[in-house]
Amino acid sequence: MNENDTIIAIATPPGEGGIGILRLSGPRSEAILTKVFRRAGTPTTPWESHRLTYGFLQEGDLILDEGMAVLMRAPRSYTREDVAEIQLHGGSYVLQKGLELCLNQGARMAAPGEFTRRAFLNGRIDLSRAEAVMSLIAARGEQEHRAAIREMEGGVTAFVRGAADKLYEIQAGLAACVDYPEEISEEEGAAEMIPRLESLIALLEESIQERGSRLLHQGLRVALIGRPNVGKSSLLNALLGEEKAIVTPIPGTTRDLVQGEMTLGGVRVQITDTAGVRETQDEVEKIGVERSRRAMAEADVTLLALDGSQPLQKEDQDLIVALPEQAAILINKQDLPQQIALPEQADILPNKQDQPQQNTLLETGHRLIPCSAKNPETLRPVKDYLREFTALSDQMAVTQPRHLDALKRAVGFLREALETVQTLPPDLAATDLQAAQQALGEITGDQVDEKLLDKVFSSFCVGK
Ligand SMILES: Nc1nc2c(ncn2[C@@H]2O[C@H](COP(=O)(O)OP(=O)(O)OP(=O)(O)O)[C@@H](O)[C@H]2O)c(=O)[nH]1
Ligand SMILES: [Mg+2]
Repeated sequence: MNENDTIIAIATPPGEGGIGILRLSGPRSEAILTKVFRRAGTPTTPWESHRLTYGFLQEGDLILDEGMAVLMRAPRSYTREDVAEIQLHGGSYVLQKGLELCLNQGARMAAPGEFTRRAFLNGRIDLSRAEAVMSLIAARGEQEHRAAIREMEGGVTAFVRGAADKLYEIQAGLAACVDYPEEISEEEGAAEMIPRLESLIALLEESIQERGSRLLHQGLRVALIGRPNVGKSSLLNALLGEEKAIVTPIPGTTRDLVQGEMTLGGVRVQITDTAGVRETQDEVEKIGVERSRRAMAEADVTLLALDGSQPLQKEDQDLIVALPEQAAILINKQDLPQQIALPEQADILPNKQDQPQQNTLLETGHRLIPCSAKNPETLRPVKDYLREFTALSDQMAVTQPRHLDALKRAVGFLREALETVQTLPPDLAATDLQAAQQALGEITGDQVDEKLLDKVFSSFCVGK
């Protein structure tokens, strides 16, 4: 990949739109722009930087579209190179044609993320900020968006560089006792390093919040389970406020997983409605039931639905016993006469004498929420319950999986170094300290190689 090329991409998403944008970056941007885009009134003066100019996309004398173009001369541009953007009508033919014209003038197709890669290589942004740009584009909830903004403002960089500085101090202390053994003994050196290492490890460990990071980037995964016909699909629809899943009075209606999404507390919440769990000979339903169990295993939170208008059944009991820790029990169909009593209501059951254990929900340790899919108001406590799992710290500096991975490696090396210093001559810790420094540098891009850059930028979109 030649960094002196002038690159081009269609910067807007495929399909039809009011406006579509072609973006160029590199030394030949102005020359190519001049060839393909004729300014109205054909001025003879050179392009003025940072001025949006009306004109025409032309192939020779043939006008292909009218639009606006802007030239941003280096270094005052996103990539710190000459950048040109041509705004045309957002039709795929026009944009494709414009792209071809620029390619014919010597531009090269940009690789995914290549504009941002150049911004990084030219020192305009560090690596974690470059990634924040993509997080911002991908953000689907308020909290994810806020985290991306914090990263773009340099939150990660400041945190990681701060940690790296502390590590440099430790390395300098080590170098001093290795180089001047007559002034600082090994014991003194080690005694000084140990608390510093410990506090640095604690600082980094505190910032490794994997649950929070996953919540931000993947959202909260909720599984809605229960035996057939208790109203799972109705509950999904009522929670989402849309008719997502098919509802019928026939048990076994839902055969496959049905997913819906909503936002709670600024976090994406993905609810999976599942096939009713029961013993069945039906091949298709069997697979569905298997998927239901898997959805529960993979979920962050499980909602078990019961039909309050019917006595508890064996399938209900089996599911209650199998519930994971993070789960609530929804006693649905409260609009009908009730057959299931809450633990504290055990004695008011009409037929308690006959089948006591059948109708009383024994204390399970799980939150019990009486509700009705027919009455959305009653679902507010369900949403409140889910919201409890979406709470995220606003202070969370590091959220990207790649950054967390690097932090964990850094902590691993620091722990090794600490163990060495506690038992062996301290200079033996030098390699681990260096490795920790390297891992931290990968986050900001202070220490990177081509391979790492390829990996980071390959997940970007073309034109960014
Ligand atoms: N009265 C009343 N009926 C409900 C309620 N929730 C669901 N139903 C009815 O119960 C029947 C089954 O509802 P579904 O939502 O399809 O139940 P499900 O648990 O998804 O069933 P499967 O997909 O077969 O596992 C339908 O006739 C619904 O209209 C409720 O809160 N009150
Ligand atoms: Mg269903």
